[in-house]
Amino acid sequence: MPNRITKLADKAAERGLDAYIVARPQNIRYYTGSIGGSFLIVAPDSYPLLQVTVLDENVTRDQARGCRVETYSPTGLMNRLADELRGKRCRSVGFDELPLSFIDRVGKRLPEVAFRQDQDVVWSQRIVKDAGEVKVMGEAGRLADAAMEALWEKLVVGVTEHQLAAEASYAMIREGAEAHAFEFTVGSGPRSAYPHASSTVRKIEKGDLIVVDIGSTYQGYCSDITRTFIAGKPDAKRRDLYETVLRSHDATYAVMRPGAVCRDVDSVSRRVIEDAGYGPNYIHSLGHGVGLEIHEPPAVSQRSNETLMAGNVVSDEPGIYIHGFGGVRIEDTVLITRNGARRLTDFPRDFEKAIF
Ligand SMILES: [Mn+2]
Repeated sequence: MPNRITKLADKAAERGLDAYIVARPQNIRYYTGSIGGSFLIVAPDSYPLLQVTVLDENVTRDQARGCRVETYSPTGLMNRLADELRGKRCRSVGFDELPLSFIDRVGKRLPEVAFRQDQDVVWSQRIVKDAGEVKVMGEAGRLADAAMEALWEKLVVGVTEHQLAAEASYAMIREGAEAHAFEFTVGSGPRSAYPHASSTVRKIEKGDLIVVDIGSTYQGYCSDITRTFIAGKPDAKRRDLYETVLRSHDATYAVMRPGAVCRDVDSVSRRVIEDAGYGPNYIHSLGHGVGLEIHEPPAVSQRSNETLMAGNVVSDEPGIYIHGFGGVRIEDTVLITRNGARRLTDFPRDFEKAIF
């Protein structure tokens, strides 16, 4: 972690910032290893300072590395921060995210300092996962796979969406996950056409498509997987939807590698679905970065000029949604490796496994 803070200072300097305030909780965790802590101040000529509430003092003292830990009271915070930044050659101070009112109040005490939001300082680091992060994310992926397996074993006509979500949830936590990475989706029948369907008391019926989108967190890191199941032997249309989305998912995975431009990767997935005649029904981008947050850079979309790098972790999740009929999405969390890609979630995707 101390190494990460050194890199933060270097990146900030590259971008013309003399000091930097980290306030987003996931960023504080990334730089210090602590789940507590409110403001990390990285300034020249001083050891990094982590300000923490009394409530989180103990956990932060136990976990934080590479910084001083100091408690604050809400009334004294602004003066303390200003003191820490004053007289240290600080003309420009960057931050990840702070309320405007906060900048106003600390700015009044430091009229000579310009404050500037610059999240790229942080994201340029977080976007590339190191070996330790990759290991932890592999475990987060395994936990999502185990949860999908547990849900799959309970698939039967008559069970409710909630009951299926509960099976996944129980298996995930029992196997070692801290939490869900997001609210699970178990969308069946016409509800499978809602990309974020959540779950309801609807009972699975014969012929249903069932979209299941789940993910775990492990040591703070997220995983994200979606599979679509089919209740009974499907008709030609449902089969076509499933096979089209699977072709799109696989074609995209095959081109994921360092140097691939995110927009082009998205286009590969889109072309397969357009060629099958469902272009207007693919209503979201291919994927998103995954890490300490479930949605983070890089975006894998038509609007993204970013280039994939080894150490990126992104989702590969094309989908087709037909309102009133149903939908299909197949998603894995994918690590970009030095010469290609590797799935961190890997529950079977084949058509036979999808039918119950
Ligand atoms: Mn996703």
